[in-house]
Amino acid sequence: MTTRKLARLAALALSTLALAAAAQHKDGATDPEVKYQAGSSPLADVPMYQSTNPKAPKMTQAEFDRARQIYFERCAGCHGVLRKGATGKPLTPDITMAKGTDYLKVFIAYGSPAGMPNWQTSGEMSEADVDMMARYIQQDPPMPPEWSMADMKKTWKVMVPPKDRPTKKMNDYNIANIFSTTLRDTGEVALIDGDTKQIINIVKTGYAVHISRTSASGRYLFVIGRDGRVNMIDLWMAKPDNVAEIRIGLEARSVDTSKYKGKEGDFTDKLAIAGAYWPPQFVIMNGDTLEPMKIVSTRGMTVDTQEYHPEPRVASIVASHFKPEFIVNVKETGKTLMVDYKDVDALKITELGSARYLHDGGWDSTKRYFMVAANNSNKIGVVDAKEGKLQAVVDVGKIPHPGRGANFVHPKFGPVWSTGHLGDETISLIGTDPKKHAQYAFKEVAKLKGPGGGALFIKSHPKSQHLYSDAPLNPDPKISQSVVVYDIKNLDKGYTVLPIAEWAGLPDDGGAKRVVQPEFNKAGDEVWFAVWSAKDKQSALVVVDDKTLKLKAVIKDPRLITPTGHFNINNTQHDVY
Ligand code: DHE
Repeated sequence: MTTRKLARLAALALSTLALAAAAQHKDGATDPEVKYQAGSSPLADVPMYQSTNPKAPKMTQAEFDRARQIYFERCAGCHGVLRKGATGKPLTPDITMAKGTDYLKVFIAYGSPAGMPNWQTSGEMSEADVDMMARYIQQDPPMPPEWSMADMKKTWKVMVPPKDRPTKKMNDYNIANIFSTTLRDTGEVALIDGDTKQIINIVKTGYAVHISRTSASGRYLFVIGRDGRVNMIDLWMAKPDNVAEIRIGLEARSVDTSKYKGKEGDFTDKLAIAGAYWPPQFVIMNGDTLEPMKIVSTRGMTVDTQEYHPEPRVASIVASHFKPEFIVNVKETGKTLMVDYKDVDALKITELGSARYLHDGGWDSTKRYFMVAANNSNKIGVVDAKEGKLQAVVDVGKIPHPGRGANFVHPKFGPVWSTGHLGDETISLIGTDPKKHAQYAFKEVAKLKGPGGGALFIKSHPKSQHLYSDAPLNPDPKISQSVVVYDIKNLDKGYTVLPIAEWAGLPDDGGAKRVVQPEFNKAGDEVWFAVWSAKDKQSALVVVDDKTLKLKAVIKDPRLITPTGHFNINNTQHDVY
């Protein structure tokens, strides 16, 4: 067959592939999911080492720099910094060069039902950009720098040394009912008085701040930015504000502090820990000053095929109440590390294998079992923090995303922990009482029907008879702008829809008004929600009366820009959810 004919055949095959991919892609990743999974990485602006591969397709330096920027802003979240693959396929040169530019262009342009977004047909990328990206992923991946103790110490600041801090609370706030609200795109948190709904302070934190956690005493708030910056905020100050900060990596998502007090000692408020996406490592710090004490790399073998992975990112971290241990969940290797911090200079780590792509999770109601989503494996790992072992791995729906999950007592199955899903409309209930409900323990005992996929956070409270679930990533605004609530005593009744974004009374400014994360107040009689719109649109917080399910308050303020997660001090301190 002549080369011309072969080329025509290849072009025909590609176009049918393209049409097939485009047609199938409709039920693939939704745009909000793309924005979520393929979030931008702070590494985009970090200078990197670049080797050249003479066999790779030619690129100008300008093209390479622009393609690298795009890769870290849109692709690294799914395919990894070194392109070894994570929730997305590996894109290393051995694979991509074998496929060739034309083949890669089709996939980037039209996406795939497995969740690869259709970057060209969705209008996100031009044809020229797609061609450039297809050539870029055949180059050797640029290597970001490591982040050493010396690098950390250069960023470490103690604005108020412990000796100069208040010896008693210097304000009249009910600090147990303060909410720390992430202002995602301004790199700040808003500290809001849960009693008066007034903003106490807007505190500068890391870039694209992610989550807040509290010290065991409830006095200090720890906030982590996607750029790896940890801020420590003293809630006893007349006006609560930063007392220390440090950058523990170039990209990060999780932070916690030591909570154990028992026969092995009192470690409350003694240590802090933060986990990085890049470099793949966690760092143990002095709980009083954030002075870095120990860096531990998470590089190693995957739980399933025992292959080496160069960038296993640190996902959720939680502090055990049973032992002086941090429970560190590592995404790409699927390993949970039980880090015994009794002697940081002789750190003992027990490695539990569960399932790959560990992400977020939370305690069961006894705070003994840590329920962690292995999101792209569609499973929940159950880690027994008392015995230090993997208790179970439970199959659930498509891409579970619990946040910390929600605990309640089911009329038939007893104590259950629950999670919603990004990839389907169900809510899975898992039995968590091996004593009085042994037959249901650590099994999926029921699935509730939700309004549609795109759920991120679910919440209940010991004093509430309701279970709330959001769906901010659902493509239908009617669903993403509301939440659903179930009556725990009558789950068969199905859900009630609360039109939260409508209740916020925001202007019709084209904002997405995604409703994110139910969070109870300390008393357990209010539920707070963020109504999240882009930086240049108006957002709000909405407070619902948990008894009547009616609107109780709307918090609007020009400083509340891109509010997403919000963390009640008491419930975060005591793991109440
Ligand atoms: Fe999160 C928790 C990672 C996108 C809001 N997020 C977590 C945790 C991880 C994580 C590992 C658990 C931390 C812990 O418990 O120690 N999040 C990631 C990502 O990798 C991802 C998918 C992409 C990214 O670019 O970061 C991502 N997350 C988002 C968002 O887009 C959200 C919706 C809005 C935002 O603020 O960025 C978001 N993530 C949250 C929230 C929590 C969270 C509110 C804490 C939930 C809780 O109840 O503890």
